[in-house]
Parts: sequence; C-alpha cells; structure tokens
Amino acid sequence: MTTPAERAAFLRAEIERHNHAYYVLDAPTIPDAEYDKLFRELQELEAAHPELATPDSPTQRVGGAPLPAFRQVAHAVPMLSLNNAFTAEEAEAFDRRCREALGVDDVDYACEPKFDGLAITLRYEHGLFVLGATRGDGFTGEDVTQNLRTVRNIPLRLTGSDVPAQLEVRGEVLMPRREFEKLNERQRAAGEKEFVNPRNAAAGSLRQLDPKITAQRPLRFFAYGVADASVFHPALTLHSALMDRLASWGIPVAAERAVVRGAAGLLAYYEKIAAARRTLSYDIDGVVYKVNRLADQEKLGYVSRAPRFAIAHKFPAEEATTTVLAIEVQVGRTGALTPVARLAPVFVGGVTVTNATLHNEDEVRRKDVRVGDTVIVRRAGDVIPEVVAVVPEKRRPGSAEFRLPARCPVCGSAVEKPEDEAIARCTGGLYCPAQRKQALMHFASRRALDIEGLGEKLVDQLVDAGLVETAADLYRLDLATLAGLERMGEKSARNLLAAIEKSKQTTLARFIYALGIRNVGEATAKDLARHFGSLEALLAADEAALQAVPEVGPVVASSIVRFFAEPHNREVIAALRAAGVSWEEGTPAVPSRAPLAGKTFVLTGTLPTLTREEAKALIEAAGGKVAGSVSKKTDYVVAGAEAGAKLAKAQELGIAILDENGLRRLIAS
Ligand code: 9MJ
Repeated sequence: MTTPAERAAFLRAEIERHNHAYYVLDAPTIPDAEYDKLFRELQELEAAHPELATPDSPTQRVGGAPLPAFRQVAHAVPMLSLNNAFTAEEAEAFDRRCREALGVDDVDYACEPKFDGLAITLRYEHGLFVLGATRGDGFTGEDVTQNLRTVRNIPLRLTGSDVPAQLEVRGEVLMPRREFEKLNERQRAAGEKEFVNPRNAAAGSLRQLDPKITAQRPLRFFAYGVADASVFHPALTLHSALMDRLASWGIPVAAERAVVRGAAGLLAYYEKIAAARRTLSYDIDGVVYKVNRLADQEKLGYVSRAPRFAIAHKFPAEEATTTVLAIEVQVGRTGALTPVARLAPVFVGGVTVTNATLHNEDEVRRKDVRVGDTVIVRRAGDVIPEVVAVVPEKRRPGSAEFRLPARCPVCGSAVEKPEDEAIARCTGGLYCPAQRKQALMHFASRRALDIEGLGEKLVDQLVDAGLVETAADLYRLDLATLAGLERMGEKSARNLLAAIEKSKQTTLARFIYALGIRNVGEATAKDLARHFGSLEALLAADEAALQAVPEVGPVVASSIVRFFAEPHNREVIAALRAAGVSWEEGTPAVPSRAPLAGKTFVLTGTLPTLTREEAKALIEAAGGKVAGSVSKKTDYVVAGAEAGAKLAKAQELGIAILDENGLRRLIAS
C-alpha cells in the first residue's frame, strides 16, 4: 500500500519532471490532459491532507493569496549592472583593458545573450527555493517569492548532485515574444489594456500583488550567474563551467552560450547572435562578454557599481521615443488611405527614422496617437518603422483625437470605408493624382512594361506639371518637353525616350498586369493571357467566362469586369494601342488546356489519392463539369472504393467508368 505521503511525493517528482521537460528542455513528455490529471490528483491530495503540502510542491505555482505590499529585501551581495559597449571599437578596448590588467596576450571569454527582461535573484537553501527578489536599486529589492514560484521554469527544488547548502542564482525574468503576442490578443479580446512590449509585460506581471494573475502570465527565467562564485571554489574555475553546473541542477540557462578567445572571438560572437536575434524565442538587447576564468574575474574586480571583467555589447536599440509632428494621410494605388506619423528624427534600429506607419484608422484609434504626442517607435530588422504606443503621461493638454478625413487629401473625392474592412479608400480612381501616380509607377515597373528610368520623382514631376495623366500620355512625350524638366539633362531625356519606345514591344501578360486591375497580380495576368490569347477575347469575357480560368474566382472576375466596364479605362487601352504598344497575340489556350471541355462527370466512392474536392477541382480545371447524379447526360463516372448505387446506375446506362488513373490519363491526353 502506498501512503498518501508517498503518493504525493511521487506526484510532485513526476510533475516537476514533466515541467522541466516542457519549460526548460522544450521537449514535452506527456500530453497536457495527462499532466492536468496528475496535477489535480496532487491538489486534491494536499487539500485532503494539509500536512502534506510543501513549499516546493508544483501546486504552489498557481499562486496564493494577494499581498498588501512587497517586503523589502537587502541583497547580501549587491546586484551590479554592466557597463555597455556600443561599437566594435569599444568591445576591442574592453579586451585590451582585460589583457593589460591580467598581463596576458589572450583572454578567454564566456559569451551569452543579453536578456531584455528584469534582473532577479533566487535564493536556494539545501536545494529548496526559499526567496526571490527584484534587483531594485542593486542593494535593496522587493520580495517577489510568491510570484516567482509561479514562473514555470524556475525550479522549486534543485535536482542532481553536489547541490550547495546555500546558493543565490542571478538572472532575468522575461516573456517570450510569441507568448507576449498571445497575451496581448487575450487582453484585446477582454477589452483590457495591451502591453507595449514583452519587457513591460514581464515587469507588470512580476510586480503583481496577486500571484494568481502572475501565474497566468507566461513568464520565463534565465540564469546568467550566481551572487558568490567562491562557494564553488576550488571545484570550478570557469564561469562557463559554473553555468553548466547550474544547468545540471535544472536551472534554465541560455542555449546560445559560447566560450571564445580574444577580441576577434567576441566580435564573431556578436555578429552570430545579432544574425540569429529574430530566431530566438525571446527579446535580447545585446550580448554579454565575461572573462571566463573566475580567478581572473576576481583580479579584475569592480569599478564603482559594475564589474571590470564583464561588458554588455548592445545591439542598436529597436525602440526609441520621439514626438509626432503631424499625422499625414497617404493615398496608395488602390486608393487605400494610410495614416503616417511624421516624427521628430530619431535614431532607432541603426537608422534615422522620420516617418512611421500607423497602418489604418482603427489602429490609430486603438493606440490613440495624436499630433504632439510622445510615442515609442519601433524599427526591428528591415521592417518598416511603426508607432508602438503613446506615452500617455507626456500628452499635451488640448490634443485632439485623430480622424481620417472624409475627403481624399489629394483629390477631394469622397472616402469610403466598408463596414467590415479596416481600410478606407479614396473613390476618385484615376481622377485622383495620387492614384494616377501610383498607377503610372506600376505601369512602368520592371515586371509590367519595364520603362527604365521612370521613377517616383519623375512621375511626380510629370503628373504635377500636367504633362501626363494616363499611361498613354507617356508615349506622347518628346525630347524638348522632357529636357525642360528640372534635374533632367538631355542625355537622361534621350535615355528615357528610348526606354519608353522599347516598352512598346511587350507581351499580353505584361500588358494586363500593367493595367493595375485590382486583384490581378502577375500570376493572374499570365493565366488570363494564356487562357484568352488576345485582349479582345479578354475584353469580351463576362464573369462566368472569366471564372472558367483556373485560379480566377468570383472576386477577381468581378474586379476585371468592373475595370473594363469603365469607359475611361477602355479609352486608355485604345490610346495605348494607337500609340504602338503591341504584343504577339497567342491562340487562346482554351482548347489545349481543356481536354474535358463539354464533358460531364459523376464522382462516386473513395478514390485512392484524391479527395472528392480535389477530383472535382481537377476535372473543372480541365474544362469538365461535375454533376451530383448519374443520368443519360453523364459522360463518365469516376468510381473509387465502395462505390454504390451510382456505379450500378452507370453500368445500367452503359456509361464509361473510370478509376482515378483513368481520369488522370484522360486529362493528360
Ligand atoms: C543579462 N541581462 O542577460 C548579466 N545579463 O552579469 C547577463 N546580465 C550580468 N549577464 C553580471 N547575461 C551582472 C549582470
């Protein structure tokens, strides 16, 4: 017979083992439901036998009663900060100082990512987690033990051998980026305030007086060292070995640690981690270099509040604060109105940023960005800069909520925003110079008519000067007009005219794509060209005929019909052709691509590889029709396993019967 005490001990060990596998090793060992079952059994056992409850029980992770306030904790060993290096030169200078102070030619460094979270310290006594505190001012922090117990990858009891009697682990609490996004989705759904970034979310979660709330926040911990390495003396002589030892006791450490030699090693590590930054599950703001030999660390000692043996080599900040000078509204090729924040120039993500997208009106509302606001701007990697959030304390009195104008800021046409869409659009079409400019840029782009040299600046000039309204006007430009433009020499003008002339010889697919029909991208343009073979055939097609093109659905078909129904668009097309834009007309692809044209099929039974839907799509793509029941009009019945009445009927009527292979052969024929 197992006693309740034995069962509880067994359950605790099992649950912590699964916890470790899931949260530290990232390799789950049992399904969630089974884990939950073990967990509930332990909870019930502890409720029935309160004397069995222990401070290291995984049931402690769900959070106890709220606190009135956090208790202050004095750090026996101060929690230092790190000095920063922002350039390769500063990292090299760090290496030089270490070499000189130690009187050696080469130094080995332990390198680790710099976690962008909150520094905390964890005290273990005889392997049991007894106290956790924030860094505070470095000398005194706050007792957040009950919150830290809810952080799933912090071991409540250390496992493995040679666990010291006293151990204080230092590290950072953070929130993985993916979990942060999910948390914000939940906040949004619940109508709660969203967090600005994972760091703020982690900070807010850790400083909750109600640990039940913290327990629901996906926090993680990573260790970067210990308060006092001398407890390991003389068994351990290297920082890297110390980190391995922590890992052996179940303490999470970064997988990206490395030992390198010299300044070249440091910089290579920096580059490697900088390149891998996006692939890490959590945010980092740089890397940390530490002299690896613990005896050397001691020799180097400290300057004021930072170790001399370590330095943080920071990445360019991805976020910065600045002010919104104006909110402008840009009009895109399809008329989409995009609010853009004009910013006081700010250096972020390695470049100076003066604009940031606000995406759309709903987004501006949600973030409540106003002119004059102080905002946090983010530029991560090559992503276009965006306004992350407003700093509300810095809002000036009298600021007004942003509203999208009711009329297009460029042409004055009405702005329309369908109920179920986030995007508002100018209804001016090609009457709108903004849309016209974008349409011209698209027309001239490389994959369309490919007019080299016709860039944004030139298109602006041509449209603003009233020289060009539609693409057809491009073919009426002459040398004198072009050479008369600002910043345009005779040579450039000649080159441009040659490029325009060259563009006249094109293909039908490029021409269709160049028209800029909504929902018609390059691939669809090619499909249309292949299917119809000539522009006349395309112009004549109604929605049904268009939908016969594989990949063309009702939305695309309707866009095309509406585009060609516009007399203005037909005029432009006629003018383009009159100007000499031409292509080789092909034969419509319909016959060759529709081997099943005019044939009706009925599907029955289970085919070996195709689902019913796939078989239907295959037949329709080849021009055939699929009917639901067998009649005299049926040409073929495609029968699979367990075909029933339909097959019998087909046999009765003498209709041709195919299996899946037979169908494929017919299509290929
Ligand atoms: C962070 N934030 O990742 C240290 N840190 O070492 C790492 N911080 C540190 N080390 C001594 N990796 C003081 C702070």
